[in-house]
Amino acid sequence: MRPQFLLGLIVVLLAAATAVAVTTAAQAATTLGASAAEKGRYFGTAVAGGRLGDSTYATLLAREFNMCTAENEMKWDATEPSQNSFNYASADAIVNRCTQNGARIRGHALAWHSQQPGWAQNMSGTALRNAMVNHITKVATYYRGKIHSWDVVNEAFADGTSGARRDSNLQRTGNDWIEVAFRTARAADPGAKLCYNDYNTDNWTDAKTQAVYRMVQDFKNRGVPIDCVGLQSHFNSQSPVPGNYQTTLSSFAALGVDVQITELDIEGSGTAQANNYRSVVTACLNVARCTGITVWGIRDTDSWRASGTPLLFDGSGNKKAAYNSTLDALNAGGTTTPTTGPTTGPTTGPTSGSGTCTATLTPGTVWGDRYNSSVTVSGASTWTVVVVITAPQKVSSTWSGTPTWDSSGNVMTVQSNGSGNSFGFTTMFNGNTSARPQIRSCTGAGGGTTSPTVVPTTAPPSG
Ligand code: G2I
Repeated sequence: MRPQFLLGLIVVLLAAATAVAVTTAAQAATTLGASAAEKGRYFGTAVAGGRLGDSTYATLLAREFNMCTAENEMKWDATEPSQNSFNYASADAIVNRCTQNGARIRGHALAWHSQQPGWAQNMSGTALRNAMVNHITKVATYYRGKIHSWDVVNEAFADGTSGARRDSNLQRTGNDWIEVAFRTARAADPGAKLCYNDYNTDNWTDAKTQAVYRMVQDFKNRGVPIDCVGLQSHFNSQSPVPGNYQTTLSSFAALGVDVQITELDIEGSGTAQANNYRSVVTACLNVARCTGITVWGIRDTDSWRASGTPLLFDGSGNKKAAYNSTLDALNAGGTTTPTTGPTTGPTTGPTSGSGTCTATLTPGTVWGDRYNSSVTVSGASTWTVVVVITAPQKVSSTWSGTPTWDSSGNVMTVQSNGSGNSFGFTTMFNGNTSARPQIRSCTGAGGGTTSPTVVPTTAPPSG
């Protein structure tokens, strides 16, 4: 080859290599939510309703996060200020804003010893137990179909080495209060994932971590409905990120529950803080069932412990080193995707049952603009399944079933048509790559239940 041709070839190859490098760099996600979504996960924040009118805050919220937790507005004292009289205005403002932003909602928290309204603080025994059940039923029913995951019970274990339950008025109603809370929440919102949430449960060898682990194991063994464990993960120099953090995540996941990092903040600054965030994010990405991370506020000044500057943005809304390391870790991370996430092959997703039938949603093929899902029904031969789609996502086609739609176009009802016990559908992302369909209910007849078999006269043809 003549030297000038060789030189030309080298120039062409170098240009091609540069183009590839530039293309790769340009493809890296530039926001926390988008990057997490690429890994089949979410990245969320606690949202303070009082800050929604702050334009810097609102801009960061809309740009970076695809999951929201109401920092205080869904707690018992906020939603039921006097007994059986409910006020959802502050919580709804957050739900509506986040939904408009294309983000989903973690519900926080249904049953907790803290932030109870005064009337509940003064109750005990059966009256308190009944009040708790009523609270969970009413709130979870009100938000049915809108909540990705509920913190059903928050902080029920004692700190220290005892491994015991925390003493509280709820605990004194009987040791079964936690499982009653979970069963009540499942009945009210079968489509939401139900989580136990706590702090100081990050170090695998701590007595508190082990005690929570045993409770979750017991619940799984006995069929108490629990889907996830939330590790709050509030870290500082007294409570540093433990070296065995990933072991904690994977150990809980091995029980058959999702793991979520629910209230992450890490006091500190500069490189040390950035490295701590990186290690937490990397640990989550390394565990298939670690399905999402939520930081407990946006700017340092929004934090419940602002003096520790524990968050990803400074008080002016600038990205900190911790933001960059978090985004880098998300972009670099994980060949491992969550079993319930969008980029996996067929795995068992959320299940819903009304007692007469059970509908199981299975994720299918995912393309750049859309994804498939299928639903299998058991326990009844004649059934009606209701599936909720998160706007702006839209179902573009269905098979083995002809749905009817509510006026919003987001709630799909499919009835059995005698041709099988499953149906499927394709959903367009329309810009929201993280939301997934939720099964709201499965109502059956003729599957060995005492209900009369009613074959719908409007049964759609098989298609
Ligand atoms: O303490 C940090 C978190 C620990 N895990 C459960 C979370 O629910 C908890 O969140 C914090 C909120 O970040 C604070 O904002 O929970 C605190 C109460 O337990 C919240 O503090 C309350 C103050 O106590 C109230 O005086 C204040 O009116 O915040 C309220 C609204 O700013």
